[in-house]
Amino acid sequence: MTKEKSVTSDLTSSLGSFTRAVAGRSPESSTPMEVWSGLSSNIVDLIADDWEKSVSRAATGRQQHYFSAEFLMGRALLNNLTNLNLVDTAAKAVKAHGQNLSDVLEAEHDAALGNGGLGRLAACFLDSCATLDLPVTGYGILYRYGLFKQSFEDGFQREHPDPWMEEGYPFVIRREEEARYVKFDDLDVRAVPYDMPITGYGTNNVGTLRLWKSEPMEEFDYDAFNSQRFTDAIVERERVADLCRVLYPNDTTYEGKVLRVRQQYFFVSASLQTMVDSYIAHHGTDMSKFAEYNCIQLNDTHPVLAVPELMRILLDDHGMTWEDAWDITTKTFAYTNHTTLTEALETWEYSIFQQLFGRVLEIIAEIDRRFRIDMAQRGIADDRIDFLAPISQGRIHMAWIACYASFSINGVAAIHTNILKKDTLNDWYEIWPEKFNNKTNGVTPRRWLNQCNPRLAKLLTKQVGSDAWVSNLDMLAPLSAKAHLKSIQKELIKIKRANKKDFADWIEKRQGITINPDAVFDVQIKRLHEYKRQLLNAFYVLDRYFAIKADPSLDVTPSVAIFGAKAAPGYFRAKGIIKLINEIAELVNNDPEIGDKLKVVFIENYNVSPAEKVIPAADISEQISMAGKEASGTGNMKFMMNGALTLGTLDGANVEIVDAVGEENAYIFGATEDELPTIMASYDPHAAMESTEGLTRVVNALTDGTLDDNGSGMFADIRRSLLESGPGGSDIYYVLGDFASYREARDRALNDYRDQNEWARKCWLNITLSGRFSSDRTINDYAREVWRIEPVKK
Ligand code: BZD
Repeated sequence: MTKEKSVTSDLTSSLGSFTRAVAGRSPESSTPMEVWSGLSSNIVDLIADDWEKSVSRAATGRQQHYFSAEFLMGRALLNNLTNLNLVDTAAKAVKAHGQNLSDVLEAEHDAALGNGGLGRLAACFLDSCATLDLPVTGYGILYRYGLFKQSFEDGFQREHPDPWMEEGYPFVIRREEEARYVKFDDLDVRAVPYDMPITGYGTNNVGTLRLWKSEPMEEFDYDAFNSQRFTDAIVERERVADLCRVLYPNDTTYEGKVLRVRQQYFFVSASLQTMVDSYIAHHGTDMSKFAEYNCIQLNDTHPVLAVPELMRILLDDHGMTWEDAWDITTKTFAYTNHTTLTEALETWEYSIFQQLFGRVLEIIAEIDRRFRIDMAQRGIADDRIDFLAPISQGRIHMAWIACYASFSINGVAAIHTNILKKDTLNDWYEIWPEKFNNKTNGVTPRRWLNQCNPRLAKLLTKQVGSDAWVSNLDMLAPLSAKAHLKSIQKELIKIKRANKKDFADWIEKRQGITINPDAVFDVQIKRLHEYKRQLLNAFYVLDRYFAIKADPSLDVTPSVAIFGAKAAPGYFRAKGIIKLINEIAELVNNDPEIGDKLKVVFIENYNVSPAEKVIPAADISEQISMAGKEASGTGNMKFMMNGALTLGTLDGANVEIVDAVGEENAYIFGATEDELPTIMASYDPHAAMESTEGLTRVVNALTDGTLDDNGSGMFADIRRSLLESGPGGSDIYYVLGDFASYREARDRALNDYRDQNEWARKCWLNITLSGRFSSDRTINDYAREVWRIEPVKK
């Protein structure tokens, strides 16, 4: 037998065994879900020894720990098969059992343990760390319900629970023996880790994501049972299980819920305990070198309770002095900020902390007391000190604790870091300029190019001469010189067309909408938020609709406006915008006069997996936030890698994308961040609307009977948000002001699309010049400049 045949026959036979064990029947009569379970278990079996070795290798030297309340992992099986170079073998093995690999892969639930960019960034980072052989472990929460599932009913968003693990999930392993106790003043819980292996590409290094689950201290409260307080015992169990039950679905706005702060303390306390125990096991009980061996990156402020908790462990469990403990703590933590929106900065009511963890609050109070003395000695004015103190106005300020205790503070794109320095965190920058650094986000080219776009990956591999670009994306840069070649353009056009056909088939099957693969696919996928301005996009579509209706002979480039977005369940206006887009879709898609000229698709339940389908099919990438509001964006990078052209403002990482590819290879519009303060000071949205041709017609459509919000009042609210003065109004995201410039840029893009070769040339430049936006680059920067870790040698 040749080597390949024997590998295939090995996997065929082991897959048969694993599937039988899961399904209790032959693989031939198992469901795709059961075969998925069998194959996934088989993969864990294959990597188990490498995983064990990687964990022990990492434990001896300096390690990095990534603390994040969210990891938006998506599906795992194809990712692992790709990393192990087993896709073809697995396809054959599955086929040998009368099943089909793509059905099996489609059976997998997304692990949606995150809201959006912040959580997905954490997932990309783990992928890069594993690929780069870096000793990094992720720590988070094993939510029983991931981000809610979204459905549309009469065009309104409805939310449903997402019990993603209920049918079993072989990629997390319960480590019973590593359980820890977490104590609250009113509740003690057991924290049980579930470890997920993170394979890397082209390496046998396997990283770990440790997700904590809360359980009752004892399986049963026998006293309660014996005294017939059965329900009391069950209620207590549920209270503990509640802790990890659900991922909070708010991104960008902050909600002071007791359960959320419990979640935060729960996972950081358990994680620190295992880190400290591992330190002691390898380096002894002298804690003074803790920060030489450990560094913790705080993914936004959600894990900031780790600061007082590490202090507590060092003071109370290890008898250290305050000064020594503080010295170690301030050498351990680094903080990443992901937003400039003030409503997103976490602050907690003092009384919540009093109720949950008195000792931690005592420590925060001591940090606060010393902070005030320290600042006074630096000559900072009293009102500034009070503003920046960990405790002020009866609240605990998580970002201030993070800034004070961390040795590194970073933003996630150049423009964002500059805004932090000059604005959001200016006081801190004035005191400690050396703490500030920028780490522009990146995305993993494994999932977001090699896996999701196999046609393009094949072309790139052919052009590079090997697949080395998959773990070194900068290798594509020299290929940019080939952009003018007709042969390259032709191949690229063919690939994009095939990807668009795949997407059209997928959406037709999924949602019953027919779209033409020859139309321009214009895509905006991201959480629904006013600052991201889906409304601007929706208004453009309405305006085009009215224009075609007014002149059916109008020569338009056929296009499909594709949306994907979830709104936070309590965010009324965002839900109104979803309803609006669905109503526009209803109007446009059912008008025979419009036909293929314009279509609107709203991808229901947008998540990582649908993103993997639509991104390779996109022609235009909508990145249209109000300048200064989007910290970075990461979807923008995924689109670039897959050859979509950016239609965007100079915001977040768009600025660096345009730097990399050239302004002539993107469509940039709108007011800039430095212009906006002056503009907004005298902005009159009414005047902007009236002076922009067609815009009044569009805005009126909200309330003149053209569109129906089923009596919900949502559309009138949207209109008010633009035109009424005062809080909740005044068009604070400058939708009407930027409309003319946006329409001009989008029209220009649609017109340019007609020259297919020229368009393909620009796409090729975007693809080949996207190297900087690989998360490998980001992680190498963190590793060198912040974490000070080296790859572990094998
Ligand atoms: O983080 C996002 C920013 O909005 C993006 O610009 C940026 O690219 C990514 C990654 O850096 N922020 C979030 O996604 N934030 C959240 O999801 C979130 C979740 C819970 C609470 C607060 C914010």
